[in-house]
Amino acid sequence: MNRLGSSPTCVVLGGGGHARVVIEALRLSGCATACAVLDADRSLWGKELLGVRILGDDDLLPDLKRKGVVHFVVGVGSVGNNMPRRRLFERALSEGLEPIIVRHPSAVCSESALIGPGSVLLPLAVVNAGARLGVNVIVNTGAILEHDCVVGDHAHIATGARLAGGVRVGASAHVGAGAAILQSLSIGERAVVGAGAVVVRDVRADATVVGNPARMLEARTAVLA
Ligand code: JB2
Repeated sequence: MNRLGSSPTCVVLGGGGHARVVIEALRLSGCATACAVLDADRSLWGKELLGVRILGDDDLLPDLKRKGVVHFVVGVGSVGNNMPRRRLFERALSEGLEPIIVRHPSAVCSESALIGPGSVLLPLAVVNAGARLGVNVIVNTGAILEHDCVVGDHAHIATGARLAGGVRVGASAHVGAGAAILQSLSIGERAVVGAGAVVVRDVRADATVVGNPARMLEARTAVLA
């Protein structure tokens, strides 16, 4: 399972576009070897993703663990609903695998920032002093988290989003591509900030906001699917 012989092995959960970005970041960081991909879509089984074999679905996790695979990373992205990513993370944990932090070498991360297990920092992401990220967070390409931001478990800060100092993002929230959030504001759990939105006041849990200045689009109930 470990083609390099030295670095630990890592299974990537999901075999789409986001997984390709994660596999590249894993390779360039050298922190682990992507040894297998698992995907729910059986039409992908037996194919390769950037040279990594898509073996089957998540039912193979116990087998991979027995064969010595140590780590996992969630390679499924999201455009609003982070619950599938959360479920995948919890399933792999329950099978005894360990989440690995993936940090692309071009990502800038303060020494005083805390990054939770399973989180991924993609190319040109910036995580500044005193920031704290939970588990399984995506800081996507070019996203900026200023000093003292706090991001909850499973949240996704999409490409090019900018969080000013001290912003708090709740668990499983989604901050869309290119959105900007003014300093010290709070985004509630599972909330969605639309692409390009400029957030000038707190956003409550499960709300969706869009536009500049951002306004509530709809009152959603909790998305659990
Ligand atoms: O439960 C699952 C599961 N559900 C969906 N387990 C596993 N192992 N895989 C699962 N998948 C698989 O995730 C799907 O079958 C599919 O192959 C893959 C999702 O790929 P897709 O390219 O549709 O989306 P993505 O999640 O890689 O990327 C989305 O999020 C990124 C952050 C896209 O919107 C991207 O544009 C975006 N950059």
